[in-house]
Amino acid sequence: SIDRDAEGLRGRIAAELARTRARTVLLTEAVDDADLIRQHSPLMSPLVWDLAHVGNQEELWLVRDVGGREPVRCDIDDLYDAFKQPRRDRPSLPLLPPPEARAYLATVREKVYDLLDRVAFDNGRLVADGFAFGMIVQHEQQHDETMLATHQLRSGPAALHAPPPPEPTGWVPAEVLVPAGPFQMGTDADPWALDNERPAHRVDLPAYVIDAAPVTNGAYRAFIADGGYDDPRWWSEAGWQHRRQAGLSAPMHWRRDGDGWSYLRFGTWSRVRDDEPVVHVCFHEAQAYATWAGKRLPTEAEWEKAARWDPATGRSRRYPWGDGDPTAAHANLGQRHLSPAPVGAYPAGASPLGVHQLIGDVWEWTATPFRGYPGFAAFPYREYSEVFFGDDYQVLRGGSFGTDQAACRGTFRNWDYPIRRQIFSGFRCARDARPDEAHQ
Ligand code: AVJ
Ligand code: FE
Repeated sequence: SIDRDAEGLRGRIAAELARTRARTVLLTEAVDDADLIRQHSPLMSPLVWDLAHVGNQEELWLVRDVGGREPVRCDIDDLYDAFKQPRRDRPSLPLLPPPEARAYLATVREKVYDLLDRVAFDNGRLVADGFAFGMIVQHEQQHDETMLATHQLRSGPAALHAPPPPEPTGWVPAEVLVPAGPFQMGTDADPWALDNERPAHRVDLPAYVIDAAPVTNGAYRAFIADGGYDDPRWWSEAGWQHRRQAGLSAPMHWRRDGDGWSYLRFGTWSRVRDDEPVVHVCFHEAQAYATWAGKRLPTEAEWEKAARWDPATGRSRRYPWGDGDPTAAHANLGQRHLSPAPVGAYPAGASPLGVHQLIGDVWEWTATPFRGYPGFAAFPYREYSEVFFGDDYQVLRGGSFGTDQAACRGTFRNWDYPIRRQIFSGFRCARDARPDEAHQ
């Protein structure tokens, strides 16, 4: 039965590797080779850099480290080292041309399939439960989301197509009360959870109220119309300074259109839809909106308790709806749709307390800077998370329509600079419970 478990795991890993590679291929074959080597924004790599970097990480961790095999190409390690090559310099590097990059990925992947056939999953922590393979699947999926953000920044006609997300089917309240008490944050049990999600630890929170859905375009438009961008009262000092310096006046990719607004999505302009979560706002904009609304951003712990805590059992679960993997009915994930879904479109994905769309749609800014949990230990390398700990990065939670389910769960932590908004970032608000609410 141990053998049968190992065979099952091999099959699941092979399927995840293949599913992930199909997405990478789709994103890099939707445009021509000239487009792949172009830099569409100084914030982003040329798509062909992401492509070969994905192959290089797979070679480093699986072919060389886990497999102990001869390098496929050690002459390119420096070119695809994200720490050695700042994004804005990547287009001037002697990168592998697209056909060579594709051939490199194929060679590495062939060796990985060969390795997967022979690997003993009881041979140390790096491979236990297939962790190293899971890490590489998640790494490629994260770059696929980054490549999707690059597609959003590229100019020219649309290259990607997907059906629109589902329409709302139910009513969603404005806010939900989360009662006071402890819950378990983070995980020890999830075999493919990354180092920054560990260890599980108890966090005791006072009662709070959290928005039942992400802040919508309609609500955000009211903030704009009320002069929110021109009133320093709503902004932090750093936020106001950035808002002035960057000339912010609306979410990224919005423009005025008569008496309303339009947004650009993957090459197509359309009228802003009021009932969808707002996307492409930075942390400072989210914080200013929340202050204007008489609220605040949730802490990371508040977000996770709303997403995982089951009031019936007191247990923390993997997702708002339970422990089962996401389906198309639970959440807007996996680039199935190329926009956030209107509020109320995923009633099956709501938490027991009735908090909607925590997973998928838009990454949600939290009030918490990115740090290690108590007892954090870097694994398997400091450069995945630990080197980013401190005050420079804010945590985002929940995943977006561009995030794959392999890289999204109730414990998953993302982080970015508070000025970033080329990512698929939105937010919801929270507030302390009033005494009359807390004792209901
Ligand atoms: C976790 C999304 C912040 O893209 O910088 C990719 C993921 N780490 N390659 C990033 C990652 C190494 C990371 N984020
Ligand atoms: Fe990477």
